Amino acid sequence: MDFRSSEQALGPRSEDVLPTTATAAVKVVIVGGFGVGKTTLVGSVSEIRPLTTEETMTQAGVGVDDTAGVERKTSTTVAMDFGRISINEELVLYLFGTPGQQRFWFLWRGLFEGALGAVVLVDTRRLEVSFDVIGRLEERGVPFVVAVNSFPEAPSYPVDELRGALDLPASVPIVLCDARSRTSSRDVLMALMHYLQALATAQEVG
Ligand SMILES: Nc1nc2c(ncn2[C@@H]2O[C@H](COP(=O)(O)OP(=O)(O)O)[C@@H](O)[C@H]2O)c(=O)[nH]1
Ligand SMILES: [Mg+2]
Repeated sequence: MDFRSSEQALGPRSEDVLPTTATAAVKVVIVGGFGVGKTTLVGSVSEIRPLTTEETMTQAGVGVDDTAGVERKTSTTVAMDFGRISINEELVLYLFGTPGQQRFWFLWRGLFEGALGAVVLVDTRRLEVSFDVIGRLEERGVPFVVAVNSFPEAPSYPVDELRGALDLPASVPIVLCDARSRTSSRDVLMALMHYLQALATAQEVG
């Protein structure tokens, strides 16, 4: 029996293999309220088949998860989304999507270990679900950018107004995105990378 050929058939797909030129791996957490598009973003941008744990919304979520505005959503992520994207030949980002609901906060403990930064995804129909998430990131000193996911039915506000509503300092980037679009989601991650770079430079200078 020819084992070699069967091994090849079962081996990783070429896109699953980390480019040999990669020299830096960065952990990024995608966080936000229920139904803001975390799984969609990780899925659209990941070059490996994203790993997602979705489970039909359980009794625990009834009356707790605010489904107003997301009536069509019947499942909610109870664990993590995981994906990977190569920003360039050297830099690889590992993406961890995690739910923002308070009852999942126990997941945050380990998840933010070693994370360089975060993306807070928001839906303008339910900005209030982002308040706790942003507060917790600030507490932990995790740098983050805010990405406003564009749902067609969601009202659009000027960035300044959103900044005020989310009580964010002028330094925190706010970007608009469509989580279903690969380029748009990639732009969000690029915004985070530029922000982290600017922070690092400021620290060196300061
Ligand atoms: N119109 C629109 N729908 C979106 C967008 N992002 C996500 N969705 C939809 O919104 C729902 C919730 O998204 P999901 O990624 O599961 O949210 P999560 O709970 O944050 O992981 C899904 O039905 C998505 O198809 C977007 O940018 N625009
Ligand atoms: Mg999800």
